[in-house]
Amino acid sequence: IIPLEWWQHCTLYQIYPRSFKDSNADGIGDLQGIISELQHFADSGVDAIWMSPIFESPMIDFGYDISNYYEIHYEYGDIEDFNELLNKAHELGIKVLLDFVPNHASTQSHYFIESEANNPRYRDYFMWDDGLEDPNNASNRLPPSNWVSQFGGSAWQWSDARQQFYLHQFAIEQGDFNFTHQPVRDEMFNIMRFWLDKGVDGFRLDALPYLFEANPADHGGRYPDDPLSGLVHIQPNERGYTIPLYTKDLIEIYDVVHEWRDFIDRYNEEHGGDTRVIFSEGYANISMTMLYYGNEYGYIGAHFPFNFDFITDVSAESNARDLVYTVLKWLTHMPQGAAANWQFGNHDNSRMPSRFRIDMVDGLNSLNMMLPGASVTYQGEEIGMRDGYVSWNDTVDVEALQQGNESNYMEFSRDPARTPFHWDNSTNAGFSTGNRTWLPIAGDYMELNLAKQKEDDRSHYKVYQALTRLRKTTTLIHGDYNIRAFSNFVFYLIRYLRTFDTYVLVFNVGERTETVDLNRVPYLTLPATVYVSSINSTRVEGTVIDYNVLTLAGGEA
Ligand code: TEU
Ligand code: CA
Repeated sequence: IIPLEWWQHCTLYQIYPRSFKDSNADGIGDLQGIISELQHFADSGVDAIWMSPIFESPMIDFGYDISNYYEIHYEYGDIEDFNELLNKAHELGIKVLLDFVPNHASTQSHYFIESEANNPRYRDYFMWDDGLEDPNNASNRLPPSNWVSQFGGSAWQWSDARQQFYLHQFAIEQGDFNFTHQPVRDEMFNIMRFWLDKGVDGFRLDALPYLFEANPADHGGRYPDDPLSGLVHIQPNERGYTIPLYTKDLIEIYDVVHEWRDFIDRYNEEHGGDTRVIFSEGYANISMTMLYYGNEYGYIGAHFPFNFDFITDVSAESNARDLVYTVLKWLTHMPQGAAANWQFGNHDNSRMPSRFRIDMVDGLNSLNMMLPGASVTYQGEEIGMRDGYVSWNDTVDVEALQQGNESNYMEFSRDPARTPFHWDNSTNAGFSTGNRTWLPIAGDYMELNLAKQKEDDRSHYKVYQALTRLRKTTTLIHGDYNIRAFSNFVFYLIRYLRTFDTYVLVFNVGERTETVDLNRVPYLTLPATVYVSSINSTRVEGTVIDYNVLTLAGGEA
């Protein structure tokens, strides 16, 4: 058995700090709140946490607009709180990763303020351009190109102060850094080193596909219009997905990722201890995604790119074969020897039980945790939290506010996936003792909360705990896998390793009762007994399985 490093098989948990736990009754989650609940991770069998951004920010994009990369945001706490969090997590054996946002900074960061003021030291930190002449108005300038921001509208914003446009691939208040400018790249190393020296175990790297844009030098001296996804082609409120040609997935990105990997490898060598890691974030096609790992020719990238296939490719409408395909898509494209990873939700997308069916929670958590590689849990998935209802009046997500109105904002809003965690059935679900929370509490918290699930004989949380325990077995860490659909409704995933115990997941993703014959499962050693079953199952731990005729209710795993 070849030894593996922690990150190759860890259970990683995403905290959305604003919604995890509030310690000072202002209705906003904070670092002391996280500290007070660190035991939750130990109890749950989580090995590592990554926190969405906790740095100083005007909170236009709730921390993804950073105004100071070296400071903790005041609503979350201060550097002492951070050090305490890190130490206490480490005492419990839990690794801590930060969210690193290299593509853009807040327009209130000193980088941007100084750049806008034409301070020579920062002048080229962002993507500035004079724009085009306006044929109808000599005193007006038009945006340099038709590029659209991810949050709607032109990706170019006019600055009166500098009399130029700057690029923002996200909100107007998030200026895109100029990654062709060496001092910007150097500053990114400074920031990473600062937090590594504090003792963090690595970073999630935000929005990497947007690091580079087409260079005017290659396009006759101006930024080229995008033929497919430019402003002229986007109808108001239309949300058809086109992949921008000049603003996303540019090949130069991978040089930067390689530099970061090189940097963190050297840091690891110099400082010893457990490996510090970088996990890259980006929605791209499978080939561009795999390049974030690196390739077989000596180019090394991130430890792994986050796998979003279970978020983008499948839903409640998918059948068993689609789910199997989605697993194999990643495993078969992955470079030799790389570590896989799985996740079913995050703060940008509808929650897993809402995108799939609520009777699929335990089966999907089982799939997430029984596959080879790292497993990622988004805050709330361990108890099966669903999207919360957020009215237009309560809506705070910049994506919804910028593109939506009272009748269509739900198409854009990421707020429903960000409502506070349900600790118990007390006021504000135990999240906060304040009068008002930054986002409303989801309506189902009285029935669906952690405290209740700890008490109940059977619950999503207890299944989750059984699964994190299972992940610590030699078979789950090192074993081989086989996955296949019995039919459109039922599939199996088996993990096996020589004489070690064999584990099989059998999951009926359909809504009706189905029967399968386990004799068709290779490597299965019989007789088989139940280790854990979904809460909609009548089978309890230890039940001997009738492998000739195994009958599964809809959603049973
Ligand atoms: O998201 C990156 C990203 O690719 C977005 O387009 C994402 O798909 C979109 O928000 C979905 O509606 C990251 C963060 O996860 C997100 O919260 C930030 O808003 C974004 O970067 C900008 O920093
Ligand atoms: Ca607070």
